[in-house]
Amino acid sequence: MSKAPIDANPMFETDRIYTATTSAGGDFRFDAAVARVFPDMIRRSVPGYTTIIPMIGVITERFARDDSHCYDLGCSLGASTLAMRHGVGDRRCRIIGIDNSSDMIERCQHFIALDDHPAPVELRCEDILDSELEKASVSTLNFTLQFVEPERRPELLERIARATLPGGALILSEKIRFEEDWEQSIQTELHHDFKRANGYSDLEISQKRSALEQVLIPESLATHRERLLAAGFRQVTLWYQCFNFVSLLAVKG
Ligand code: GEK
Repeated sequence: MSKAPIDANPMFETDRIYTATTSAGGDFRFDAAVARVFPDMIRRSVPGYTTIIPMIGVITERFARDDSHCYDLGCSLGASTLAMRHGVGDRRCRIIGIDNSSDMIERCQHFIALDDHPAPVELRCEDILDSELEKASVSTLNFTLQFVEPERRPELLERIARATLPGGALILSEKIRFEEDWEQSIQTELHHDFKRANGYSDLEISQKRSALEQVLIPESLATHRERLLAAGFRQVTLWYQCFNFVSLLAVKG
């Protein structure tokens, strides 16, 4: 049985997508039903998400430069977009949020409109694999790369690195898989414990897991580090980890 999370936020609709056996079949998609409950879903499913978002603002504050772009790639409802917008302060930066789900972009417009920071924000509904990127001082892939086909990940990171100004940065947050079976197993169990503590039932956890199996492909921390360096970033540091969820900071020399 699914129970209400102890810290349910009345501002946002509760995620009940996988509560009944018949309620959702097939692969996970970022459609209207998901967009509607997304703030609740991601907060209750991704350990560390509520810490990572404000830290994206802090990191942006350090790396944003005048006359540059700050990209939020796979922006969903704009949580990282807004953190970056506040992080740039009064610097002349354009914030660009990109997502290929029109349901997400439509809702994202409302959240951006409710925020009154003066930095300009542009939202684009397009595939980040086709996006034109340039003059980037800060880019964010906050739990987005994991949804891109693994074969296409190197070219995307190379394009981001090429578009990044000297001294600019990429924040890459991902669900990872561990090379050792024992570690993969205990970290996965802890992630499921986190979801249970947030009110998800065993049925919801297992149905969501099956729906994501072909869609969210996690890779190892070593693979991410090596790929970032090969793409053209000079320094890569792990700045956050909670169970099997991490965030890396990659800086271009
Ligand atoms: C946040 N960053 O709240 N092109 C554009 N968008 C894509 C692509 C693609 N190829 N693939 C997936 N997406 C957000 C959370 S969610 C993470 C990001 C999650 C989009 C997809 O439509 C979805 O909105 C987002 O990436 C991933 O900080 O749900 O675990």
